Amino acid sequence: MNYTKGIRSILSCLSECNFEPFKRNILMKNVYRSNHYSCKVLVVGGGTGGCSMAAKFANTFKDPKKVIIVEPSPVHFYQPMFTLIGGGLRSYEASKKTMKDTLPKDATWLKESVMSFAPEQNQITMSNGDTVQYEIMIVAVGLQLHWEKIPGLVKSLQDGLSKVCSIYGPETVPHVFSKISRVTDGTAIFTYPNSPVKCPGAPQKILYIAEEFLRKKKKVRNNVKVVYNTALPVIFGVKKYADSLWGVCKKRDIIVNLQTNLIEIDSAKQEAVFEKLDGSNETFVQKFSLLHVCPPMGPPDVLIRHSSLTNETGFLTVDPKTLRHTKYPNIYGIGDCTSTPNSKTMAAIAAQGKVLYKNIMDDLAGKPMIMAYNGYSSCPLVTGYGKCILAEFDYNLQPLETFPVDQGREYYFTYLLKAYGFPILYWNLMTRGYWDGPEFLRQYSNMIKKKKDPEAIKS
Ligand code: FAD
Ligand code: UQ1
Repeated sequence: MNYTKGIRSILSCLSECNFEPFKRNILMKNVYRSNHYSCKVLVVGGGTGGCSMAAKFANTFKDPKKVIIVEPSPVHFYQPMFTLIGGGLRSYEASKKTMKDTLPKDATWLKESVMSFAPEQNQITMSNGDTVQYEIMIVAVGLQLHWEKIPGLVKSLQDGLSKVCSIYGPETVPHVFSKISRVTDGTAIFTYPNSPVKCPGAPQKILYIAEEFLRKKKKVRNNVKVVYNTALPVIFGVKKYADSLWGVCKKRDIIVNLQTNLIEIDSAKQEAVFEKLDGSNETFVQKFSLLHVCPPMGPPDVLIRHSSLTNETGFLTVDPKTLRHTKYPNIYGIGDCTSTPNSKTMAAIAAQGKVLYKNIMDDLAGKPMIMAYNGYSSCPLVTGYGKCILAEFDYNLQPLETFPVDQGREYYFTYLLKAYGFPILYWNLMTRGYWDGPEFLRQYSNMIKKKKDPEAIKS
């Protein structure tokens, strides 16, 4: 008994100095093994939100013992690139880097999953049984893709010869462009599910790129019907951009069916079953020669299991302005997994990161939190080769545009930003903790807008 106690206290001391190799070599053979770490800031998830927040705190503390990141994946993806990979415009390789090279050097990376939270004890337990004690915890576990919720989807995505594809998964995106390229006739259907979605514009971006490919490059558009079936009652949540997108669909003969939700796929028969969400309870079958699926999504299981941390739908409950947990003051959230009612994008995370960092630093210094997130999100809606409508808006779904032009229109410069500018910005600034979104640019463009039209900017 005393022997085990002794080992435990040595382990506890070692965990303070983070001397992992020594611990493993000397103590692994003992009867009891459960490492315990402790830190000032624990970041759960090393994706966009987790990595950028860990980098901000690592840059501040410059002490790897103070910031711990728990993240199981060996690879870090720049997910916005998936749309362009699906459209044959960028290579798969350009979307990824090793997690080791992406996460900040002045932080400790534990390559595990968090299995359980003990918020009353300020502690989490990982998949290997080890625990981490924290002063502050930032939860950034993103969204889980629920491929299994559509019967027939998993099987048809695994079949390289099927006509079903998706840009949403790192393992499914490499097959999208070859499947689009094989279309010669029939009906190409693109879907949007009945669930929250990361980058709600992406299912449409791939639709527009594919349509242009079939029209301009493959020259088979006259034989192909192009259909967008969305579970939503609108084409886009912000009226200004919705109006522009209706114009694009009309001009390019794209059929849009609202409140139409994919519920089943028969890959062998090339048939998809849809339900109408307009109260009619109607279902119908549509034949396809291509089916691009945006899968249903939801918060990861680890959050669903901990209802004290979440709302009834499993999202981490944080204050929409401060991003602080509504029940536990030393827990914060960022990104796709939180209850904030913004559009779930990387652009939103950039804006949230600035607020979250300042609020946590103020709190650690015993000062009141003064910064508030306004719900900023942005979606570069690529509408074809070299064309993009750059939607930017806030919690109230009001446009909050950066550039002194009408962003409801298609531009080449916004396409260049999406295809080349943002990836550079992501890998070099955002993952290193130095990109807080384009807010600082807005004051300059507002000055130009004011000069052009003094009535245009009221605030
Ligand atoms: P993620 O980056 O998904 O990271 C979550 C991390 O948590 C993962 O690494 C995961 O391994 C880890 N994790 C999960 N469970 C656990 C656990 N139990 N323990 C520890 N770690 C865990 N945004 C834009 O702004 N512009 C765009 O043009 C754009 N286009 C997109 C196109 C596509 C096809 C997709 C898929 C996304 C796009 N996005 C875009 C959205 C953007 O990529 C996401 O909003 C953003 O990456 C979410 O960041 P996150 O940190 O919340 O989650
Ligand atoms: C953005 O900041 C960002 O984060 C890197 C994105 O992710 C890829 C975006 O797609 C967009 C649109 C923004 C917003 C930036 C500007 C300059 C409008």
